[in-house]
Amino acid sequence: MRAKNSSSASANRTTAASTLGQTLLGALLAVGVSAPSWADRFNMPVGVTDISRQVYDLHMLIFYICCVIGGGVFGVMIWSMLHHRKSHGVEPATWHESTKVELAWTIIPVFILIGMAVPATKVLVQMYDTGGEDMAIEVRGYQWKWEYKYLDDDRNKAFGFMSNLSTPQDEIQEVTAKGEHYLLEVDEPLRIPVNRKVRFLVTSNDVIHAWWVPDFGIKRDAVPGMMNDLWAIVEEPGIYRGQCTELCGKDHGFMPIVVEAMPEDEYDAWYESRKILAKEQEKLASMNFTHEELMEQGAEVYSKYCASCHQENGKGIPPVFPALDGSAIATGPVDDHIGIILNGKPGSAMQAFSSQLRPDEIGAVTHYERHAWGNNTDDIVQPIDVVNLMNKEG
Ligand code: HEC
Ligand SMILES: [Cu+2]
Repeated sequence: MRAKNSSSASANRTTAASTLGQTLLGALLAVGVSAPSWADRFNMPVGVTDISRQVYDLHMLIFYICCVIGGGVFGVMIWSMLHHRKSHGVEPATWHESTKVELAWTIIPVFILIGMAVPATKVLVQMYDTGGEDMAIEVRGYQWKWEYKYLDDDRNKAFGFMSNLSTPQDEIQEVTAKGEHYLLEVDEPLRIPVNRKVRFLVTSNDVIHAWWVPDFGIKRDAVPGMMNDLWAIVEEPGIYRGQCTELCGKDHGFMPIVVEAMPEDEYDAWYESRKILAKEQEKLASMNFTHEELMEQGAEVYSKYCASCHQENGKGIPPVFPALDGSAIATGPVDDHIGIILNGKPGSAMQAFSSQLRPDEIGAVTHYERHAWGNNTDDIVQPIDVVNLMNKEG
């Protein structure tokens, strides 16, 4: 799950805590296995941001404190049991209550706890210091995908897109072998520049999700109606992968996060071209397409956005997810069909796609559903039909 590029950062780490730890672990446990690889396999990742390294160091520090306390307590216990055993002829002591000992076992732990709380609080305060950012991105969870909106200086959307799982169904159904990034790959990753402070504003459109990229060291819940935020300054270009970490329904394990950190100049060039692409995609709403074009794009949209519930074969999973093959709506009046896709069905898993898909995508997927499987209406649905209905509904 770790990105390739992030391992170099972890290899370079030579803080006192981790060096001591690796020596200890190596000496104690890793017979024939080098210490860093042993630690890497079972330990949390060091990550690629300053915060993630501080979190790692904190984790190791507390871990060693626990080791020392554990060793001390069990050492004294085992030593006492061995040296005071009956076969040595030890007579049990008869004293009761020692104010000195009681004071010691109260005061020493208090200092240990304070000693752990101070560095922990310092890291926590930094984690929440999301201000002074160079750029902001809104992250919105959906069942079951993420939307990323790049916000300009006035917090308006410059452009945005959906990031969908791209692992082929064949791998999921075990028809073909699983790829290297099985369930951790998307059609369009979130791109960010290195060395700039990025503030992520995290929210959700439906249920609670959580946005987590382990290498960044911070995780936030995506709660409908609330904005939580987190930040990252990534130092190493690379691809970092994460997952939704709040059980959010049937496809919770199918909404990965992929972030590509790019060198600054490359990022700036990409940003400009992506903004232009978004403008061009808007124009598609006023274009006309042939039946074949609509079917092709419709199939693509359907398999990305609809098949998880209604299934590739249009048979759904009744009674929860209705079949579209032969459905009265998918073969009835066009406006009703477009309407349910635009607005969803409140109270059901059928979400409103008006804010997720462009009119040309909704037009194509409507057309597709009316001509795929056993459905065969002889109409053609164009993006303009979607736009007209949206305008009519206001
Ligand atoms: C998260 C699951 C889910 C996804 C994803 C989903 N739907 Fe649905 N859909 C439903 C449910 C549930 C209903 C039934 C709603 C009701 O009537 O209570 C439904 C109903 C429908 C209906 C009406 C069918 C009928 O006969 O009642 C259409 C048409 C439809 N969906 C199209 C789509 C399209 C197009 C997409 C993709 C852009 C899509 N759905 C994605 C869950 C989903
Ligand atoms: Cu989720």
